[in-house]
Amino acid sequence: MKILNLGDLHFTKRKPRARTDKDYLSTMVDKLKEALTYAQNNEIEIVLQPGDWFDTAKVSHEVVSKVCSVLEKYRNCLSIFCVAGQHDLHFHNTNNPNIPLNVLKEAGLLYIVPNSSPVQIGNSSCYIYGTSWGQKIPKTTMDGFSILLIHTMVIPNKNEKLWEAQEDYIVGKDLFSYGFDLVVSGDNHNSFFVQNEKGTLINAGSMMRSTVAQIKHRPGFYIFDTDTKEVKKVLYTVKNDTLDLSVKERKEEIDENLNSFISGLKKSMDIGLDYKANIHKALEEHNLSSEVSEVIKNTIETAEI
Ligand SMILES: [Mn+2]
Repeated sequence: MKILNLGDLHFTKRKPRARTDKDYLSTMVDKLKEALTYAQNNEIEIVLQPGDWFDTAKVSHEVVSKVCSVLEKYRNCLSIFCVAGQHDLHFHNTNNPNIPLNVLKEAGLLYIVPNSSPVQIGNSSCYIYGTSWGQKIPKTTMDGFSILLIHTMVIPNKNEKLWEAQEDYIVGKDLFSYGFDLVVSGDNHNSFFVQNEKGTLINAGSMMRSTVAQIKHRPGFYIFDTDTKEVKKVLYTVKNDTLDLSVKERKEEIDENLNSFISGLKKSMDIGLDYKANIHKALEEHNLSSEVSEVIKNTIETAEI
């Protein structure tokens, strides 16, 4: 069986500063069509996507409907399986159903693989296990070919950290110890695959180059053959002038990233990872009226945005 593996998509109407496209959303839609048409033309029926379909859970209905209309064209020939990335969620909360990804699921356009039990691909002996953002890696429970679809930071090896001080990551080959034959990961926007006698890991990376720092990134999708274990990368069509590489902007962007990283380091001194706990702590520190505090507490509990 051949499987087409996508990377992070990040559908949005908001054009990144470094992009020159007249209509960024259309460029994105064309790329998704390109990948799915490739599957259709090459008799590939299974598509895996490891999270971050959308850039935020607050994208407009226009963005969601454009994605729906693309998927609708392929619903009879493709089965698409995914997990949720943190960008698909409100407040990193996997229990809140009020997200655009659920619209695609309920419209029958894709499957979101649950963390609780694997999903069988048709009548085959292939099973997909799902780890959306923040969820635990499940144990393999079925015989046959097992696939882990996961949204978490995976790097190819310790020499390829995204930044020197990066600590929160999993090295690709370490995921093979869980017993999966194929791991398809998202979150790292770089493109790579890792393969040894134990298994194969594919991290297709971002579909778009959204910053000038990604100038060397070659966006593409990967084809994996479960019988031969062959991995093949297919590049998206990329126009040369879609990134504005003016030196000035590049310097600004680097400075901006550096500054936000430094201020993130400062903040991390007294801020933990639990979003709700952080809000509660901030409420205690600021002398707000009880009415305002209640509104904020209710908002984060229901997270209905
Ligand atoms: Mn992402």
